[in-house]
Amino acid sequence: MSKYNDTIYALSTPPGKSAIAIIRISGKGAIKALKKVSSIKKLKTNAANLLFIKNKKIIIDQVVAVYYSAPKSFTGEDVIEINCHGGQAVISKISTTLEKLGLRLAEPGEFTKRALLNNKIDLVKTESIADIINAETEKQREVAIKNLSGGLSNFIKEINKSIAEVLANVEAIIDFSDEDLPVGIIKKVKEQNKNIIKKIQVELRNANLSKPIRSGIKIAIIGKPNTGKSSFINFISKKNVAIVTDIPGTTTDLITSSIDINGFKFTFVDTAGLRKHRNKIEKIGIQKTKEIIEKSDLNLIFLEKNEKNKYNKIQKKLFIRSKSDKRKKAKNKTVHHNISSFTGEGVDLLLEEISKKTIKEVRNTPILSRERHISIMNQVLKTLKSIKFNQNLDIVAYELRVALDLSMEINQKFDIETILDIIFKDFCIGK
Ligand SMILES: Nc1nc2c(ncn2[C@@H]2O[C@H](COP(=O)(O)OP(=O)(O)OP(=O)(O)O)[C@@H](O)[C@H]2O)c(=O)[nH]1
Ligand SMILES: [Mg+2]
Repeated sequence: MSKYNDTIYALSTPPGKSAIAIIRISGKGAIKALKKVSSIKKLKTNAANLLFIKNKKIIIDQVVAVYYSAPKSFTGEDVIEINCHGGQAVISKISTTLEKLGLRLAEPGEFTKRALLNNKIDLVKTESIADIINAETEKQREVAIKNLSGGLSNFIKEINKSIAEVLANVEAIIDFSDEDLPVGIIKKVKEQNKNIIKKIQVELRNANLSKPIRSGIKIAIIGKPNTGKSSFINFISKKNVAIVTDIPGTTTDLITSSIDINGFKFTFVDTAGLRKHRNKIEKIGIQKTKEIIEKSDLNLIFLEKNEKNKYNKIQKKLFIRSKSDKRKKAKNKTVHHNISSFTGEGVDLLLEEISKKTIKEVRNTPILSRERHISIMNQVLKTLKSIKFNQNLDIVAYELRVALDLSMEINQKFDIETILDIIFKDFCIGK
């Protein structure tokens, strides 16, 4: 039974002109609404129904409507997906016609919210749906699909079950006298707790290594004026994001551009570089450069000649000399990367090196993919680690219950209103 009384609709495909658009309807009044705007008498379930959508007997479009009957649908309610032609006028006419029948435009993420509240999906899967829609890189997609197919839900189930087992054993020790208990039960309980701690630690370590998957990697581009910094960011972005001239000091503001390298999101920041300022604008630009050097995961230092010593204070760095197309090939092995933003020479090699320097190999796709999961698991870990099994066992049982309660917050015992606000702000209308 759905918890909602009203029926919602929304365009589930992106707005704009396309071959096909999908308008989704969900709720008790879905079938009635479709029957009112078409001449169809009986809808086939889980099948394509070819029909004309009409407004007061005037045909709007010929469409294919797929009907999923409650509760076997995404939301758990009656759902109809109208596949209409993807013209703006068609979409808007069907929408206003549905609106006139009393259907309401869905809020962002409302279909998924209904699915969650009607117990069709769990909280972690809800988050994964947002993550898979928002995934920009291959690695982000991998994490999202792993959790959508149950990766984190299974992990949490296993952790909860193990904590519950330890708790049951501790309560057995409290309840029964010494003679009735198997020998070495305290030792066994300690061992069980240790194993849970290990499992959580492995996943937390994995999550930490995979931080770049979630938040991306920041790379600052610095160096003297006219060394080819902006030309480089333009070349790797495959578009002109920064102005390039032969006038030294062209770039003053920070210009960012994100690209995908090996499935990871890298955000490059072009800067004014470090130099003596000539005016107020450059002074601010150079100050901004100094700040970004501190925040970035790696600094690309574009050299004019051999001024490497100037940058001794910078920790994470790679030296680069651009404009290799203008120079003779260096005879001896150089300790900087030679590249050209005109011919592309050396750029791929440099990007590989950047990737190698900033990303640690993560063997398993992480399952603790959001700050919410990591923070809860850290608290569970802290609680389990603090338990002293040689103290009063009532206290041990209490602490295990605290750990279990915390862990259950990931997928079961959550404050629905607070959590929904956090999750559904990432959703688009129609999902
Ligand atoms: N031949 C050649 N010229 C380049 C290359 N990269 C940049 N240039 C030229 O060098 C000049 C300066 O390039 P920019 O990319 O603006 O240099 P910048 O380091 O961003 O300079 P500022 O913003 O002033 O600090 C321009 O005239 C570019 O056309 C390159 O790979 N080869
Ligand atoms: Mg520049």
